[in-house]
Amino acid sequence: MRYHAVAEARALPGVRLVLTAGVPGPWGESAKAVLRHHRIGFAAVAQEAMGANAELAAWTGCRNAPQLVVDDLPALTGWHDILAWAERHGAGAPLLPAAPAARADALGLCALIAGPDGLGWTHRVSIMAGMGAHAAGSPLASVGRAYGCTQAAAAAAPTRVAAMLGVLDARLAGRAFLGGDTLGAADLYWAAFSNMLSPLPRDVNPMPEMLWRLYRPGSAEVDAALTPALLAHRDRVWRDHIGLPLDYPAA
Ligand SMILES: N[C@@H](CCC(=O)N[C@@H](CS)C(=O)NCC(=O)O)C(=O)O
Repeated sequence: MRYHAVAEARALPGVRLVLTAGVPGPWGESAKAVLRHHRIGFAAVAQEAMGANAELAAWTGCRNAPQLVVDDLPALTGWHDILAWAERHGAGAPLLPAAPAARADALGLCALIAGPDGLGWTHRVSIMAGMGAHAAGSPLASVGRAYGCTQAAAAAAPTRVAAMLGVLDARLAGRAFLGGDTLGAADLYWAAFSNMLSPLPRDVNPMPEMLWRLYRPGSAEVDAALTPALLAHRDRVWRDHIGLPLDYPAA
């Protein structure tokens, strides 16, 4: 995979996936895993972490990542829209059940992991508070505001993250996958998002040094909630279903 610059990507037809360059951003990694599962090729487009990304925003109306841009259609900027598009247009086994009740349950799990105020969002509040993003004068204050990083949210985050991990752990009791017997979207999201709590080893996950300092449980409470079952599950999903090593060339 190589990243295209925005100007180059704008001129291309077909499927373009905007990704934060050079890092395994959990929303980006899960979008990649969903597209690859469905055998949908894409041109990767570089987004700069925490940057203004003015050219990107002028193209799609959105400065962060991931974003899926197909031909001249409006960019899809949410995990659910990206997943739904891939389910409709891709090949291979579905990642969501068709039956409405089972589908609602599966999407609830995905939202617990990837949605606003979910696992990734809430753990990011802890990470960003550790970088001072909740403080008014911080250079990260504007991104911190966008991502809900307040002192109160940071104080509550470890307990909320541990509780969400508890839900996922309970789902694995007696099941091969979070939703049952077959791989589903929530398994891909958990595998991708686990990396911000307990990163995969360096030989398959060559993250920049800064991320090794930021991507960790951050508290004894979260560490204890990262059960052996959850970590074994994500190891298996990466190894058998997504594929290793992680693929995010240096920016
Ligand atoms: N709206 C997206 C998530 C967007 C998001 O939170 N992006 C973050 C991922 S860490 C990002 O781009 N961070 C870097 C930045 O803001 O520059 C979704 O629902 O999939």
